[in-house]
Amino acid sequence: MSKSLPYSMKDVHYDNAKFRHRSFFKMVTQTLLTSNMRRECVSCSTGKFLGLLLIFGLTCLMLTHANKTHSVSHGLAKGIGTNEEHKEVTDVGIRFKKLFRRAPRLPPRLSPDEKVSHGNITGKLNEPDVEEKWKARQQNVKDAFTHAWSGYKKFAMGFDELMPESHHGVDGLGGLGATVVDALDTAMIMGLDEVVSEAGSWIESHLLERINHKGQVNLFETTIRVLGGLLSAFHLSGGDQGIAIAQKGPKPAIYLNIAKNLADRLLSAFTSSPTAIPFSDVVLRDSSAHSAPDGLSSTSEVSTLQLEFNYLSAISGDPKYGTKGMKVLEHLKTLPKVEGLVPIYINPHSGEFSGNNIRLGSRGDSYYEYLIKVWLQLRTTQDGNFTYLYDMYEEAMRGVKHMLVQKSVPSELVFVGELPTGPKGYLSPKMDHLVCFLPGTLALGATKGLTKEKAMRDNLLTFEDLENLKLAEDLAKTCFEMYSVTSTGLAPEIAYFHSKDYFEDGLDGGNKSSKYIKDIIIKHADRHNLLRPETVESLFVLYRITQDQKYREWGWQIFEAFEKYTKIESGGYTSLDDVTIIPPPKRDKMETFFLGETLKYLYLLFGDNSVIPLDKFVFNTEAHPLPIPLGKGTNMKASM
Ligand code: DMJ
Repeated sequence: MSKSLPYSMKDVHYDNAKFRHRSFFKMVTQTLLTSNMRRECVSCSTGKFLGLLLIFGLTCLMLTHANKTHSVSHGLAKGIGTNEEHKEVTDVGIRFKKLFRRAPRLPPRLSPDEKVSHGNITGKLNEPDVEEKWKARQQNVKDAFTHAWSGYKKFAMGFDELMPESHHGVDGLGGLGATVVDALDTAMIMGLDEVVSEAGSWIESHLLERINHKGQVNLFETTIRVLGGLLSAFHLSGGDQGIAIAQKGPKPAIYLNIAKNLADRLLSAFTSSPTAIPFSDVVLRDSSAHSAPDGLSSTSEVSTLQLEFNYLSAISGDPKYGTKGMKVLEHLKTLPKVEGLVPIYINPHSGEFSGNNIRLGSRGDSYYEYLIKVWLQLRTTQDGNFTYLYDMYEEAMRGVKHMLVQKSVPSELVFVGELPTGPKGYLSPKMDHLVCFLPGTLALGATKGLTKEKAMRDNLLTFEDLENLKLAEDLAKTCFEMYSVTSTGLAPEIAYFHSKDYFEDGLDGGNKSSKYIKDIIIKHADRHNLLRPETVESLFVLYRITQDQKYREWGWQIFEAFEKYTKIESGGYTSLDDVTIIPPPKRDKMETFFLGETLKYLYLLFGDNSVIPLDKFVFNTEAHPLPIPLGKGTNMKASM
């Protein structure tokens, strides 16, 4: 397969960037060369000559007719000359120099396309009936959450997950009641006081006891879901002078104490390891830890603990959590990479990466997500320099664009492929649904949580930021089309993309009216849907940043498909075995992240932008919002 990838600066039209930092000379020549004249004139040599003549003529006009009195530097120069002739030469020279001087920064403008898309689907922003429509849709999401919770409460309270068809609970995550903790802050944000009381009192009465007695848990899953959920509940119930949107449930100190107890046990994954890289599994009851049977940890797992551990250090005043977590990232900084891209396994015994498999899907994904998010969390703390995280992120995103991004055939969807045999091998046109976190992360990395409009008004975006934002929008479209190309309107777990080197017939998603039916290939083994959040997460972030209503409409289509095909009458929602056939066979499992992430992001997408603003909160990878910047008590020095 060819390694020349089509996604580069030449593919994107940077409507705003082109107005910035250009000299007058460049503006004249670029305007001429990008207009119709370019096609007509440059195609023949006489035309080229005439074009050059025109530029020359314009330049002469500027030199002879420019206003002499309006420039400070011009006035000063006049005083220096001793005779008229010298003065003229100086004037001409200065005017000539001015042509090549940097133009003052012009205010960035949204392109006509962007202006239209703000109102094109739903009418103008802030029109009362439009707002009413989104309020009603938001209420639908809230009702869905209540329905999901009611099934869980009825049949599986205290278990990790609900099996909504067979009316059972199942402990797939170590038995800490993961759904209760994952769902709690969503209920707080939705203002569902009754659910907050029920979940809060279960946590208060049972969770500590479970933590003290349960056996093996996965370090990463427990950190992102349980620890992350507790920390977010702490803040949202008023801890750390938090926003106290939850009036019901336990006091914040209850959540903090449980979080500390849990984290103290999880720390054994770090202290048992001979390197900075923690083991993957912890035995809670005796605070011991061990590596996975193959001796390896996933790269994403060891690098997706730091937001939680840093915040716990900040609110507990004990630096040990943040210190351990940051040692991992400091260590990862020193390892060799491929244009910032990393293999998906790491060996905690040697501290080295293992194998060559590079991907942004499972086992790789949140490594990239946490580089930028941990930087956002720590960038204003006085205690250390965290620029290396931003540098690692930037390098990695360049690597993504250079090594992994391609366009599909025939309709040119931009997708992120994989390098299963490393940088010298072929690019597999396979994209996990998990990769759909990337559009949101790219957008966040570009504007740092500000709206694009504000970031541009304040001149904060670099050319690279705009390129990343454009890639984010292209990828979000691809992720959305992974849903709309199937018969159910729900995405498969994995999609392949028809490329110039790869095609398989008879493996389409089933929606024959989709423009992308030939671009997206879905293998039989990959046709399940686990109610995953990544696409709606990215739609939410992109909506907040671009204010483009289309992201809300896409989110609504996805929500309607969940309602239609995954809702279980007696309570709860289910994963599916095959999204390409109707009716889709059901899998009898409601993952905790459906309540923790998917419904939370949909609710926020349809709601008011001021709720959990992206420049004041950072969402952990399980959608638990943590406040930024960190307050006093923060001490993240890895060397301590
Ligand atoms: C979640 O647990 C987290 O978002 C994680 O980073 C990836 N997988 C699931 C959701 O799909």
